[in-house]
Amino acid sequence: MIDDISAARDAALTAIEAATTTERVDALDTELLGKRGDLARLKARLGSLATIDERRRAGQLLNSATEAASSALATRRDELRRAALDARVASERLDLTEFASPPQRGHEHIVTQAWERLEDVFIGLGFQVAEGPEVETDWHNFEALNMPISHPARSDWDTLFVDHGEPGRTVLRTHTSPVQIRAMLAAEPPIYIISPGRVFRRDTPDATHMPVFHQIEGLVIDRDISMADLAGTIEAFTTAFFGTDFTSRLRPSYFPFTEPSAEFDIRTPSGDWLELGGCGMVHPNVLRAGGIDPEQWSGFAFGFGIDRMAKERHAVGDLREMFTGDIRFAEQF
Ligand code: 2NL
Repeated sequence: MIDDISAARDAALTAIEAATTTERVDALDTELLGKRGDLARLKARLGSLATIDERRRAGQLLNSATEAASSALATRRDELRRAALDARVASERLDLTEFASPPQRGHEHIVTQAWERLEDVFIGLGFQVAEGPEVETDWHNFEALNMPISHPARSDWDTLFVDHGEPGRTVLRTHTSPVQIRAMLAAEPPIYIISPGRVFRRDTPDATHMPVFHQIEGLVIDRDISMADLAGTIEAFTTAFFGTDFTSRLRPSYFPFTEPSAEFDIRTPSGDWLELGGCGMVHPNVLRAGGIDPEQWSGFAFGFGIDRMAKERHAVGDLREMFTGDIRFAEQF
């Protein structure tokens, strides 16, 4: 009897191990554990055993054989289900790579785009790019530019002062001209530079003003530089940046640091004139402040707003929109 149970148990486990379909596992379940199964038949024979001890031993063995078969069936059923699922997933797999959208990439802010295009155009015209500090001395920002202490442009209204050193002597630069003063002090002419950068004015933000904005200035110092060189450079810049269907003009104006001074406008293909910036021949006092002899050298300078160029180019209605950091705005360009 004991041998019969062991043999039935081994045969059951071998058969379960060999099953390759869940149907076969179901059939074995009935065959082995069912009422008419091998183990049930052995159970029926327990009563024919002679002693209680024999019956108990055979009974325990039969129970453990039944449990082993039952657990082997469950394990085999799981294995087969898993394999079937894996096979189905593999056969139904679709490679959607070519339909997926490309990764979302960011891009430069429209002010940075305008800044870099302006640099490209002026580099193409033979200029070098100069940079300098955003926190300046009042000498570099005003005095060297022919604006003494009493000059209206130095009034509290549009200058942001920094609480550093002697009161009123340290400012956030209100234009990038101090970069050019530093360039004149650092190098001998000829000088052909542009200075793009962030500048600061004490202004309440509105559609056309921001207290922090961006400017690009240009400075040329060489022998026999005249107003004609200035007009020619502005015109060359206009066609290179806006296209050959644009042209430029100068109108008389006033700046403390240039003499004569002019505003420059560009004409769009539709014939409208658009004011772009200011320019002029560098004032002799400014040349002297930069350590340059006005008897030997002359030069011109110009300046205009980068943000305004970006605003016009992309038809943005309100400057403030460009600096809220709203991704829905930035994404459009
Ligand atoms: C404007 C006008 C201008 C300059 C900037 C300059 C710099 C030096 C010497 C002389 Cl170091 N001039 N810069 C000259 C004329 C006009 O900017 O309306 N900017 C937004």
